[in-house]
Amino acid sequence: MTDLETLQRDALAAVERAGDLDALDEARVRFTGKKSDLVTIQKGMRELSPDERKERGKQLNAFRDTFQRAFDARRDELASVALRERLEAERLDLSLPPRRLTPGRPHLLTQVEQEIVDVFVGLGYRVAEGPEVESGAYNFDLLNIEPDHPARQEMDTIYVSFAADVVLRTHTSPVQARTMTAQAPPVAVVCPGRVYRADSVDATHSPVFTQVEGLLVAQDVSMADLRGTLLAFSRALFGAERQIRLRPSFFPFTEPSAEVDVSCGFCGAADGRAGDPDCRVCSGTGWIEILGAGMVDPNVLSACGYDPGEVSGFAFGIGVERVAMLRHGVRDIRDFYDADARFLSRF
Ligand code: 2U9
Repeated sequence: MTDLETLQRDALAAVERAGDLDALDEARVRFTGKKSDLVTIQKGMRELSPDERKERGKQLNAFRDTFQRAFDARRDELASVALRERLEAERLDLSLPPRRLTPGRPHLLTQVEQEIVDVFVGLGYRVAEGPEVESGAYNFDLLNIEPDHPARQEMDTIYVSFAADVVLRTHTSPVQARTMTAQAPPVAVVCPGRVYRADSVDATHSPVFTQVEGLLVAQDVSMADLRGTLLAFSRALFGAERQIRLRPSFFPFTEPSAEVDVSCGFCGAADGRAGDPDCRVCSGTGWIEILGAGMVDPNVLSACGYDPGEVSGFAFGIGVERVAMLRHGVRDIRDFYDADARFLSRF
């Protein structure tokens, strides 16, 4: 009896002392394994009387129960300590600040082009696009630009093949011509895109630039419709107080043709009266040229398969770089193409 009590005390003490799961298992083997004192005591039971054996059996079962409970409790304790230590060892430091992201954005020219297109989409126009490598037929012939017109000379036009009459389009007008040859009137389209001219580079000229052209053809379209449309466009882009004026001009594809000025809002001459003589934008004239336009020449309507006796139309051409320079105070067209992040990230 006494030896069993001692054994139990030693066994429970060993369980408590076990510092890790390996040590705990050693204690289990030592106190309950095949070579343990417990087994020796069990074997000794043969020599006892039936009553004593029964009594000893109860004591041994009680010992096993007690040991097992202590063992389980200690195992759970050690397991949770081990888990805590592992979590501590594998802790991740999530406080390191991330690298600063510099999200991209559309190029300023793309933004302004979109803004211009959106105005006309709002007025019911559809967007049409076409190839930048064009035939002379679409780029010139259908647009009433005659074979000996100076614009067709290699000095002004970049030819992909002079022999085959293939050019880099000099305007987006061929897209409108393609639209007319493909569908019956009425049409209302805006044609944004890059165009190419054999120009040398300076602060206001680039051999590659961006246009948004527009075309409306239907019954009874008049110069008054053109004026109203361009006034709505100018106010949407430059401000609700702006006025426009049309000056006579000439283009092969429109008759009559006009150059269109918007009143200068930069020196306060928004009503078109003479402004500040030192104004960088209008030089005191009170007006800024922003686009060209006109009534579609009957020859162009016929060439594209429309009957000039049935329908009439207007067309206009907007230089996107020029509008972007005016709107954002950009003084050199080359800034758009230099891909200098210090410039581009301002917009
Ligand atoms: C068709 C019929 C007529 C398009 C037009 C202009 C006037 C014009 C310039 C503006 C600045 C070119 O980018 S720029 O240098 N464009 O002045 N463009 S009328 O007329 C057309 C087009 C297509 C079938």
